[in-house]
Amino acid sequence: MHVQVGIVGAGPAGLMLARLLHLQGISSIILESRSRPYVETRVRAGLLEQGSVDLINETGMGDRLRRECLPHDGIELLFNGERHRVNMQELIGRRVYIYGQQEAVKDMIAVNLAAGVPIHFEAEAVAFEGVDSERPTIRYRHGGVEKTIACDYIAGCDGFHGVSRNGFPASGRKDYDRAYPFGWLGILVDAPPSHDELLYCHHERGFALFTMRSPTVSRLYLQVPPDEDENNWSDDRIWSEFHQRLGTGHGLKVSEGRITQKVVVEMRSYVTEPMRFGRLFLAGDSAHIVPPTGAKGMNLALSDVNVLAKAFTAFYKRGDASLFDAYSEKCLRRIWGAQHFSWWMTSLLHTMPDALSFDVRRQIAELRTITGSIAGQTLLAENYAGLPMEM
Ligand code: RFL
Ligand code: PHB
Repeated sequence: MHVQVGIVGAGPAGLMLARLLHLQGISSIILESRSRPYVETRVRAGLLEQGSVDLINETGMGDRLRRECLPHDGIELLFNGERHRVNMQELIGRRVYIYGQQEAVKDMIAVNLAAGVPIHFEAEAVAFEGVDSERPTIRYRHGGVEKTIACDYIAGCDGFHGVSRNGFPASGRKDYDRAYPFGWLGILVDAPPSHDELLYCHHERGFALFTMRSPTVSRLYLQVPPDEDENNWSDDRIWSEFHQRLGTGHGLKVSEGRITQKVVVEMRSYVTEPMRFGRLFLAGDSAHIVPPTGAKGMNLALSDVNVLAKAFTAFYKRGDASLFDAYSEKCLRRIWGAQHFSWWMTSLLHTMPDALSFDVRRQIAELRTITGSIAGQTLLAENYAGLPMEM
């Protein structure tokens, strides 16, 4: 079998890339190691930038998103018992949207399959051959049988734990990595959100985030020690911690309900450079991850493949390969901007395990500097709502 672009991974990056290529008449196939129900129910991101929503709409995959997403004009930062709203719509004329990643993935799978783009589930890529030749191949396992696909190009969209990065020679990449001394315990709750906007809470006991999935489902996160076992967190302990970290006296109350999921996620910043070796391109989490405090991961995955699809289009329509050479550098500018923002939001809002009282007071002072200044709020808003996507 031969396709123009072999895509590894049916996450947001792989599915959007397949769609963008299809719209330009470029053939692709997606190999996904997990089953369709698994990827359609995997709870991860929730916050989409305007540019991501626009891209989903422009590619004809936004029908349900437009009906069900929750637009947000601002966010609230809570610290030292005070509430501070950052009104992004007023400051920079842009907003953000809540729509579960697994819902976006469901929509993207349906549209791709309806258009005839082949997606092979439970097909695990194991290795690539000839990525620096004219005709690379993907070796994969499907139904217990090993198979190969020949492609012109390979797009490694297989996330942080995928195999695509291994397609680079060891000396051909440099990794930039930083682990954080804490993780997040994420829960899904059958209860209306505690507030109609996201609440980012700085507290001496640790960070807490109140977000949502719908008017009846809340998504909440607590800073916990790294490698924490979610089984150490009884429902009572979880609610007690949210009450303490939200605090009282500012008109907000924790909206409790049945907890339907508990999971601990690690916090890490990682970038590999460059994102291309020969005919293999990395996009999304396979090339970089950010701590979720800035809500950038899925948005970056979509912006990477938007750039990559333009490079494939230039090549297949006009024989122009120059955008392949520019791909890595073009993406990395945005990626490092998001890395800085995610690190900054994380450092600003979390309590380090070895924090001195000095550090906590310094963080509060920094939060006051940001929220007390239009320039400070604007800087936060521009980064949080995301720079416009390259068109
Ligand atoms: P994905 O989504 O990990 O998809 C990769 C796919 O590849 C498959 N795969 C393979 N397939 C074939 N062969 C192999 N050898 C394979 N190995 C792996 C996997 O099964 C999977 O289906 O990567 P992609 O497409 O790059 O998308 C990245 C996003 O998923 C990620 O950045 C976001 O979830 C990050 N993130 C957030 N991003 C946002 O933009 N806004 C948010 O609000 C936000 N919140 C979050 C988040 C991530 C979180 N966790 C769980 C880390 C909140 C959390 C808690
Ligand atoms: C989410 O809704 O899951 C979410 C929102 C904002 C973040 C992280 C996660 O910063």
